[in-house]
Amino acid sequence: MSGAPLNHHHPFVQCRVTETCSSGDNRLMRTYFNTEHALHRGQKEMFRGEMVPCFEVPDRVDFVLKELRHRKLGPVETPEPASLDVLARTHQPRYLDFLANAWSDWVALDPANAQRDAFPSYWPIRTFRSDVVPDSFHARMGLFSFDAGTPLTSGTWVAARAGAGCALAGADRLIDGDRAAFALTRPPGHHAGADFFGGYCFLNNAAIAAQALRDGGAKRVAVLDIDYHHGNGTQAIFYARGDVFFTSIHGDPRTEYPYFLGHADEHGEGEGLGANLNLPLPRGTEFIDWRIALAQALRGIERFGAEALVVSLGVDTFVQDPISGFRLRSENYLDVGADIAGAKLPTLFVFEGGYAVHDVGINAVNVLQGFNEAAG
Ligand code: Q9C
Ligand code: ZN
Repeated sequence: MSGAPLNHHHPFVQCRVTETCSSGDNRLMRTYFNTEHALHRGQKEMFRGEMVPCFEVPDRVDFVLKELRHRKLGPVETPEPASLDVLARTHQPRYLDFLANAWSDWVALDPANAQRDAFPSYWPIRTFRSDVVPDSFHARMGLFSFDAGTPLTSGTWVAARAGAGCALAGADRLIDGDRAAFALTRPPGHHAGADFFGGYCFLNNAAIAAQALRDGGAKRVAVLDIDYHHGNGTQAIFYARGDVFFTSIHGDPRTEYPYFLGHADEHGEGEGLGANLNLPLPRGTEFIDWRIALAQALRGIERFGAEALVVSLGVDTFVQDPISGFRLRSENYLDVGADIAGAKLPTLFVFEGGYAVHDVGINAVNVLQGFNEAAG
């Protein structure tokens, strides 16, 4: 990763006007693909009291990759996995330590566990302590998670770490002056907090990238989360910070996962007050209303004065998504990309949710194509 802070030849300022952005290649959008992603392959997830096949399957990103290649969006590369030091800029060391050892700890309990994924069953909810890391693996699973729908598997850590590397490589691209980049990875990231997993997420790729952009010299960074589900992890990571703006359009948490965060009255705290903008919408929302919320989010980003943008690109807003409730159509995603290009910011897209597996590629690549066409 490029660790050196940027000097006065500051690409972010130049890149606010695309035409003067000369240090990188602006015609192509580079994709950083996590070739290790299939090492994370959950068998079943807990869904309303039953174990059902996972929605978050390896096929998802393979469909996106296929569509990217078909439309010749740009080169596809695979970077190095993220180093522990860089991950620790965003995640707690005790959580990283837990994740790195979780699978061997699980199998050490019983060799037969090698054949089954690990799930939490016990959580330190209000009145319990979370400062003492328990010796019990079962207790640690609960301490570092918030739902029972996220299997931890033999390859989860390796896959997640390689994925965070993709997000970091994308951030590096922007630091080097490119107009845009795409981190194509799973497991997704936006539900993962500084010290917890959940919502199919383990390492918060978007947050890791936003932090890398800050560390690379961008004074103010915005994260725009357009996944159907509120990006509770990303919000929490930056909630008290004034240097990273978080805005999210999502299903109203009164009825939609993750239920306990994402309301419109969450504005940030301390230094971060005013740097959090939630735009919850009711289940059943159509693109015409969703797009108004997108314009509002983009206005917030402009007012904040961001120098770089990270987009948590979930396409579970699609009308046919099996676990979500918005009604966007495939062609709408071209407009989504074009609207985002209108922010005129160096932009990193980070892949998140989207479970209508056969349409995920078309929908995600439509966003990127719409962006490219509008960015010129
Ligand atoms: N199995 C993303 O889109 N589902 N995560 C709740 C429990 C959780 C979605 C039912 C949905 C998580 C990245
Ligand atoms: Zn989602």
